[in-house]
Amino acid sequence: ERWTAIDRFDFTDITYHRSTDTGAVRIAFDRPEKRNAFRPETVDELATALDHAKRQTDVGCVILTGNGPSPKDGGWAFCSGGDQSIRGESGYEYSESPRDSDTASGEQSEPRAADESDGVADDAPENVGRLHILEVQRQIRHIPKPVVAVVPGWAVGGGHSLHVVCDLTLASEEHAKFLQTDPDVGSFDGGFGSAYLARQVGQKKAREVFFLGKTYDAAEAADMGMVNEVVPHEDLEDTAIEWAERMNEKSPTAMRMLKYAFNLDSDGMVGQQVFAGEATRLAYMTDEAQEGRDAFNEGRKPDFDDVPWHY
Ligand code: 1HA
Repeated sequence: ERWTAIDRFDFTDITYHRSTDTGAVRIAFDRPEKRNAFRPETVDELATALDHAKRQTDVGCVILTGNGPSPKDGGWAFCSGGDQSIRGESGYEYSESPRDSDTASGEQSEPRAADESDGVADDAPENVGRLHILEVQRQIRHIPKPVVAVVPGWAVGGGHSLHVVCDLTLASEEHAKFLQTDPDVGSFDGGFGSAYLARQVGQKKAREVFFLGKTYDAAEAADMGMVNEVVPHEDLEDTAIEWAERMNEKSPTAMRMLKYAFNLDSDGMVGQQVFAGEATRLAYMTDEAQEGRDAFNEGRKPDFDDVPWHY
């Protein structure tokens, strides 16, 4: 078995595994009967898994994919974006108020009627529509290791944008399909999903993806420059593991600096902050910075006399 389940979390909408033989984790959408559409619960679970993956200092690669095929019709999907069936008036809604489901006893508390007591709906703040897949996009951008989108089928709408945000994309020759439906359903990813896509495929093509809403197969997506490699469906996971193995052989510091360097010019001052944070970490490891710390702790003036002004 190449994967071992990480079962410390009670995930319902995703699965989370650790590779048995290399430093990689596999996070997979697990709603194949809905083409792996995400609801707020799915997004929360993704955030938890990505945060956990970030903290694993022996993991150098995150694989993001979609489980399948659908038990209903055998269809494959990476992710079909926001689940339209639970989309409310301002975003995607939880099936129950998180605060109600969080009750320590595990019992459901009765939601109070809006006109009870102070007239403020008790659960109003919790039930606002969410668009927080954008927070997950930022996690993918900022996690200090490559994230590989492994696309076994449909990548659509917000699911298309997720593959765009990932560092690399590997696609199934037979089943991967790329499609932007955002403007069909009155939605628009005006951030990475469109602007960053344009950096990958050029302005004309990116505008075509959104304005014409054509479906592209894996080979076309690779030609456009938004897919790195196309492999037979049955080789997808082996290839992903191979990529993870290659990346895990490299210097973690160099890989982290490179990821943030690639991000820098599209991340503005946040990109500068993240990149500079890594420069700070490297500086902390020098005798010079440690002298600064020690001098403060010992209540004396720091002595930087032996430190050269490098040129
Ligand atoms: O753009 C954003 C955001 C932008 C900014 C900030 C936040 C954002 C958050 C989200 C999004 C978006 O994702 S908007 C775009 C939402 N997604 C879509 O519009 C895609 C809708 N789905 C489809 O176009 C098609 O289903 C498909 C191309 C993915 C697959 O087509 P196919 O193979 O013909 O299968 P289909 O029969 O359509 O789907 C299989 C089942 O999956 C259907 O359910 P069933 O009839 O079997 O009960 C279908 O309803 C369900 N399904 C597929 N996609 C979704 C879905 N159910 C809910 N939501 C879906 N997205």
